Amino acid sequence: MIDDRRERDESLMRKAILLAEFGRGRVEPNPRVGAIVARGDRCVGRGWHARFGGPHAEPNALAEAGDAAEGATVYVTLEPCAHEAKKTPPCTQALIDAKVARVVIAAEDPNPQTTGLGSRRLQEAGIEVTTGVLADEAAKLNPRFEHWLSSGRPFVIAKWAMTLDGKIADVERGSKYITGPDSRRLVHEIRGSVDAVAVGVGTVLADDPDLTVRDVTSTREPVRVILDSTLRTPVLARVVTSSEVMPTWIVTTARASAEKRQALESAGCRVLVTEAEAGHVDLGAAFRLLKAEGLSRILLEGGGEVHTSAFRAGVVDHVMAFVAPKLLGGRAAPGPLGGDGVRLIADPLPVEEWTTTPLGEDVLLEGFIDPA
Ligand code: AOF
Ligand code: ZN
Repeated sequence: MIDDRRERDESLMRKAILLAEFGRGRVEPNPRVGAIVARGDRCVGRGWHARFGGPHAEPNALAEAGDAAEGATVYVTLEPCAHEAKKTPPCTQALIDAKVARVVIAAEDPNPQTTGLGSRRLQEAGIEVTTGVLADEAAKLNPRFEHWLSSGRPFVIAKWAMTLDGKIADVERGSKYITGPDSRRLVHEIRGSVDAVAVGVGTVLADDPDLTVRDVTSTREPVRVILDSTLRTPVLARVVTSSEVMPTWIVTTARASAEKRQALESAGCRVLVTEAEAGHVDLGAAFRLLKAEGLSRILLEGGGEVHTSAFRAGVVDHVMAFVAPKLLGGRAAPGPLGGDGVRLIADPLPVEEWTTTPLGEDVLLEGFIDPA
């Protein structure tokens, strides 16, 4: 009987782990989490954490189960959260309110705000709790989460769009419409899932982008961040003139003039001063500052010089390259990583958990960079 229960627990937890995988690339730095609501062997609700800032796995699974959740067993790959002051209400409360009878947990939440507390809250409410079922497999779902928690850095996604021959713009630096509508739609979806969209001032000067979120229903509005060591951002740039509608923060160094700062602040931007490194914004320091200001997930959209500095500073966690079936050619046409000819890093930087996704005619290549 005991063995039967253990076998069933492991079999349903294995399914919950598969569900958790669906969050890969869309929830980080949050952990990937899956949950199943079961009555005996029968699964009556499935859920996973699908996007950063969105609902956690448990409320998604409980919603599918509806009234069938009462008296059911819930399998969840990570200890349900119990801490307040987050983007979502605590999952322990949702499980208690749904009157589930038992919760089976794979791994403890390494987040010090909730470690152990999730299980305790459930037990105090009279729910039977079993922990450690397939704990090792579940821990593999989130290889970088614990490190990120103590890093003091935001999770940074470096994104670019390029032609089949690796060009992000033509020889005249024109970069409009390299990729197709499906890729552009996903970019807007990702923008709607981050705390900030960041670019270097070079991109503002070359393309005058507005970096807004379009064509997707999003409840989150990212801050636009410009990395600009000497405040060359024009007061008439679109990111500046629209700063009343959508916040724009400019990260600069002590090299910037007080007059320029004053002009950009009067135009509605927030200017943050950080350390310089070889005359440029020190990206390590800049991102630590942005994390301290509450930004946890940042989409870095280039250009090539900023991307190179970010890789060199070891602050990139996730790479997304959209590749279009087009050829541009031209020796002087830029690629996604600029720099001055010095090798980016001593050895090639490995990309982990590599995946490829067709997006209409384009292909998305993405993966993760292990922290140094
Ligand atoms: C869960 N279920 O599916 C996940 C959990 O900012 P928030 O509100 O999304 O909360 C993030 C924290 O919640 C994260 O640091 C981790 O402790 C926990 N993640 N917990 O019960 C989930 N993704
Ligand atoms: Zn939760």
